[in-house]
Amino acid sequence: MADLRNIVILTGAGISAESGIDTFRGGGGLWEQHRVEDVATPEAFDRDPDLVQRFYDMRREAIQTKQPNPAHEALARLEHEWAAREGRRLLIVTQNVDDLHERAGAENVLHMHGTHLNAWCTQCDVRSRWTGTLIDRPECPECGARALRPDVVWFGEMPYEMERIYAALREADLFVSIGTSGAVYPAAGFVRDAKALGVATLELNLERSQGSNWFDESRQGPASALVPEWVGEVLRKS
Ligand code: BJW
Repeated sequence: MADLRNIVILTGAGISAESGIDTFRGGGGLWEQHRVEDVATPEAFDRDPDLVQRFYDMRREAIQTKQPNPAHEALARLEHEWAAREGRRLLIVTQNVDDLHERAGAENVLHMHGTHLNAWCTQCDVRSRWTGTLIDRPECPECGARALRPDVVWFGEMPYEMERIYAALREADLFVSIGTSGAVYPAAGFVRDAKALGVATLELNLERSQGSNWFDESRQGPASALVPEWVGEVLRKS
């Protein structure tokens, strides 16, 4: 680890699970209560906008009552300590639409699947910070149209920031995946992209994921324990 300089960290729903935010897959996950096709595709939104807006309004309200856990806090600490060391870079790429990385103090975070706390106007294409509801079809603060949707990436839509993510992977020495099932692309493919580039890979997840076999190392356990432990290791050894 002594010559470790550039780190790319991918996070998924598992990192926020211990903050009380539901994951998607597995027992009790969001997709057990709602079919993906009914709430997380552009077709679902066209078919039944009220159902989709209600689903996201509920989750937008819920995340604002949740707090970062020791895993978010450890990553924020690593980011700050890393930034203080010359020539080192760290990027957090999250699939999560919550803001717990930022609320823990992390600054260099890309939300590849968007964020609950933005509304996107399909009329003027402007994104506005949004903490309230959308079911009541409020006006866009920019253009006044009643055409706001959640600023999240649904199946079949292009995830955000892909160029910056692939550029960071090309520069990385280490790719770390935390709390994600490896079921959704393109994020699920990053481990293979990283390996093809000769980047070392590490997985931290509650259980083995669909992608575990691709990682150089895979550690199992709750993020609130595994992440602070790994961050401590990195800061001690680098
Ligand atoms: C813990 C823990 C604890 C629990 N501690 N761990 C066939 C083959 C390949 C691809 C496709 C295909 N058919 C269609 C596709 C493409 C499609 C896709 O991947 N489909 C799959 C179902 C196969 N992908 C897309 O459509 C994407 N767009 C796209 O591909 O565009 C084209 C493109 C081409 C080339 C380059 C780039 C782009 C868009 C995907 C959008 C995903 N959107 C969602 C919803 C966001 C809004 C919302 O929140 O509602 O994003 S779906 C949902 O899944 C959400 C998540 O970000 C994403 C990933 O889930 P995540 O985070 O992994 O959560 P879980 O629940 O799956 O896993 C949690 C893990 O944590 C588990 O492993 C637990 O064990 C663990 N855990 N507690 C540590 N305490």
